[in-house]
Amino acid sequence: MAVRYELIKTCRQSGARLGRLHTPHGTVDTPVFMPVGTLATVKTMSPEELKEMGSGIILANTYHLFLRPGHEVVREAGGLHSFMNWDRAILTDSGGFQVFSLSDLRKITEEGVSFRSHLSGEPLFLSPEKSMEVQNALGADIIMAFDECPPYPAERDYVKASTERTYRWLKRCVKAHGRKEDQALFGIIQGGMHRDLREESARQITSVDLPGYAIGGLSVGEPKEMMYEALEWTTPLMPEDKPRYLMGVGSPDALVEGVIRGVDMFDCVLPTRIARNGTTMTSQGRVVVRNAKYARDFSPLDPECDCYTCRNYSRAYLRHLIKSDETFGLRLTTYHNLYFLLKLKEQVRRAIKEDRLLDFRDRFFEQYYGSTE
Ligand code: PRF
Ligand code: ZN
Repeated sequence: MAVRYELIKTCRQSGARLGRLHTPHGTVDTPVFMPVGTLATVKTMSPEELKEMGSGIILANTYHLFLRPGHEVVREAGGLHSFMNWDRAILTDSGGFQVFSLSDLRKITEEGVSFRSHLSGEPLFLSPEKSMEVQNALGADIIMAFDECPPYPAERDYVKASTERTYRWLKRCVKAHGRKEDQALFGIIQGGMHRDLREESARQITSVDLPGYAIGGLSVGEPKEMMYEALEWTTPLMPEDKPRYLMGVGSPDALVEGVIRGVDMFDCVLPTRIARNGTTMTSQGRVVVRNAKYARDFSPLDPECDCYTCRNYSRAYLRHLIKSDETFGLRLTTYHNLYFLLKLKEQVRRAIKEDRLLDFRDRFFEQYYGSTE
C-alpha cells in the first residue's frame, strides 16, 4: 500500500488519536495540518521555508493544475514533486469541489461535470476517470476520489441523489486509478447535514477497501455546532486503522474540536489567505496588523511565538509593509500564520500523548477567543 497509517495511541481524556502516516515521501505525525498549495506553490513560501517550519505534507488542486499549466506539462516535468521541488508528501484534491465553487455554467450528469473554465471560458469536462488520469499524472502521494459536495442548505432529495452518485463515482475512481502501488486513493464521505444520509454514506464509502477516508461536505456555511455534530455521527463509523481527513477545515477551534472527534488530517486556505490581507492568528487571538493602532507598536506580532517573523520584526514594520503592498510583508505574515497552526498541531499531539487534550482545549480557547467556548 502506498500510504500506511499507524495508530500510536488514543488520548484517555478525549479519545483523540495520535498516529503516523507513512508515505513514499516521508512520515508525517498526525493529527496534521496541511498547508494549501493550490497551484503547486504555497503562495509566497519556498519549499525550504515550509520545511523549516516543520511541514511534512502539502495540498495541491487538480482543478487548478488541469486548467494551468495542464497535467501533461506536470507529467513531463516528472510529476508535482519534481516540478515544484518539494520532496515531502503531497495530497491532491480531485476537482470535485473546486469545479462547484469556481467554474461557470456547470452541468452535472451521471457521466461527470461539464463546465467552463473560470479563467478562459473554455468548455471542459471532469469525471471520475478524468480526475484519476490527471491525479495519476500529477503523482501526489495521496489522491482524492471525484465527489460532489452539495451546497448548504440543500433539499434532502437532492443530497440523497448526490451522495449516492458520489458512491458510484468512487467505484469508477477505484477502477480508473492506474498507480495503486505508489498513490493512495482516499474515498470521500458526503451526506450533507442529514444524519441518516451521513451514516449511509460513511457505510458505503468505507465498504470500499482504501488506504484512507475523508469527510467532505462540511464547513460549507453551516453553523459550527452542526459541523461538530455531523462529525460525531461520522467518525465512529470509520475504520480505526485508517487515516481520517476533514476536508477544507482549519480554523484554530475546528482544528482542536475535530481532533477531539477523531480526525487526523486537516487543510485550509484560511491561514495563507488572511495573511495576505494583513490578518494574523496569535496566541492572544486574531491580530489585524494593518490596523492603525499598530503604527507605533514595536513589539513582535505574537510574544509567545518563536517563528522567523516574530523573532525579527515588529507589528509596526509588518503594518508598514502590508500597507505599502510590499511582497515581503505577505511573506512574513504567511510564514507566521502557517507556523502558528503547525505549532498548534504539535501542542495537540503532545496533549494527546499526555492524555490531557480537553484541558489543553480549554486553556487554548480561553487565550485565543477570550472565553471557554
Ligand atoms: N470535497 C472535496 N474537496 C473539498 C470538500 C469536499 O466536500 C470540501 C468541503 N469542506 C473542501 N474541499 N473533494
Ligand atoms: Zn510568529
